Parts: sequence; C-alpha cells; structure tokens
Amino acid sequence: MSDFETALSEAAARVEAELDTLLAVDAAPEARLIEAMRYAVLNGGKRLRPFLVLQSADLFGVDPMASLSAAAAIEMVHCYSLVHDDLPAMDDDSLRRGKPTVHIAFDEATAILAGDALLTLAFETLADERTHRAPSVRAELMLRLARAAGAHGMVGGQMIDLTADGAVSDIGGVTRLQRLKTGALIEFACMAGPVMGSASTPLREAVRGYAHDLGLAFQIADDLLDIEGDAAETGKAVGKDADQGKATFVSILGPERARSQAKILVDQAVEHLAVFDHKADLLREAAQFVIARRN
Ligand code: GRG
Repeated sequence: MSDFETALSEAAARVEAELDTLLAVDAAPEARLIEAMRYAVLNGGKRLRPFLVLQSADLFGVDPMASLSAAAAIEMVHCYSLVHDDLPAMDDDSLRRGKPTVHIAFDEATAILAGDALLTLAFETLADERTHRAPSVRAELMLRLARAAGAHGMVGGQMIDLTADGAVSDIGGVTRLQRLKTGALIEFACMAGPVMGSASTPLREAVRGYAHDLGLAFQIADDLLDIEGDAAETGKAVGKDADQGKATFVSILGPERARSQAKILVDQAVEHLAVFDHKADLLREAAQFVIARRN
C-alpha cells in the first residue's frame, strides 16, 4: 500500500467511527430511520471528501477532533445525495457501493426520510461546539455547506442534469453542470480546513484553485469509469450516461482527449499547492488518485 492509500484508509476508519457515534442506534419508535441512515453511510465508499477535509485542516494546524466532525458532516451530505439520486424518481439504481441501494434494502419513503435526516444531521454536527469553538467559524462552515449543497450548488446541478434534455451539449454547459453537481461539495471539503484554520486570503485562494481543478478531474474520471469501468469494480451500474443520452466530458471530448484533459487538470491542481511544503504531499497524491481510481 502506498503512503496515500494508507492515509486514505486510516481517514476512512476514523470518519466511520465518528459516523457510527453520531448515528447511535436507540430503541425509539423512529429506530428504523436511524438504521436506514446507518445503512446509507456505513457501507464502504472511498471517503474522499472527508479525507480532503482532514488533510486541508491539517495544513492549517486545526485540531484533528474538530476536523473529524466537519469530515463526518460532509460525508453525510454526500451519502444523502447518493440515496436520493438512486431513487426511482431520479436515477433508479439498485446498486451502490456494491450493495442494494437504500430504497431497495428498506423502501422508498424510508430512503427519502433517511436522506432528509442525514442532510439535517450534517448541519447539526457543524453547529456543534465540538466542530469549532468560534461561533463565527461554525457559521461560515454552515453557510458554505448550504451554498455548496443547495439550489446553486449540488441540488441545482442535479436539477440541470435531470432536465437537460439536450440543452447541455457543449463543454461549457457540461463544465458548469458538473461544477455544481459534484465540484461544489469537493470545493467545500477542501475549503473547510482553511476556514477552520482562519487561513489568509492567498492561502485560501491556493486551496480553492486546487479544489476547482480536482473537482473537474474527479468528474472526468467518473465519466470515464461510466464507459470503461465495470459494475463489480465500481460497485454501481455503469454505462448509464450513454443509455440516457447524457452529454458528458467523455461524450463531447472522446475518451482520449478527456483523459489528457484530466491529467492537465491534475497537474494544475498540484501547481496550486506550490505555496505549501511537504505537508500538502497527501493532497498532491489525492489529485493523482482521483484519475487513477477504479471505483
Ligand atoms: C439527489 C440532491 C441530489 C443530488 C445528486 C452527487 C449527485 C447529485 C448524484 C450522484 C450521482 C453521481 C454518480 C455523480 C457523479 C459523481 C459522484 C458524486 C460519484 C460518487 O462519488 P464517489 O466516487 O463515491 O466519491 P463513494 O461511494 O466512494 O463515496
């Protein structure tokens, strides 16, 4: 295992333990909801977004227990989006992270409620004093996550994606859609560290540049996996973009140009980190990982 893989799996173990604590099972009548939330969250997954939170926080000397709370919060939002995206009204998928999706394992209403409750719990977690002692920092985290996840962020991107019907057909349109749908949350993950560490504007801008290029590279890799990956490796259905006639980076650029564009973006992402010393090495490796991954 490379240093990066070891760090990623250690971060995953830490965030899973935190999620397990935050989603404690109890005997209340709503226990079925907690069970569905746990199923949605404690089911593997690369935990890339939490990793980005922990690493960006480490760059600025943030208390690791505090950044772990923020890492758990973003994973809850990510998992909620996957649960809702898999619903029959949206992508209608029965496989996620190699297991039956939440509405298959439970039922549709429970899946909707589990997603709703994960989104809400994410904000409750950020609002908790354990995430940061300064109320202004907690408020900034909540504001940024709300913007990243909301109507002009992830949910807005999903809306464009669902209603595109050929309207998004050029590279500019696909870039904007994906910046909203997946890029905004990745940017939040990277920016959580500088926010919690009260970083200077130039250093925040360096991390933001990294996050921007990383998010696009991640999405191009996701589009390539949809045509080149297989369900056993990715743990989800593949070939869906083409089946749905969706414009993607790969459908517009073709696989070869898409791959070289992703490499350029990774190089640019790494260049943004030039202001940081070896402490940013794992973030540099994370950029390489997003385009090399097989799931
Ligand atoms: C339904 C509100 C709502 C939003 C949906 C994120 C999203 C928007 C849909 C997910 C569908 C999808 C496959 C998007 C492409 C990028 C993406 C988010 C892939 C999954 O993320 P990974 O690879 O997954 O980090 P793991 O399982 O490792 O966490």
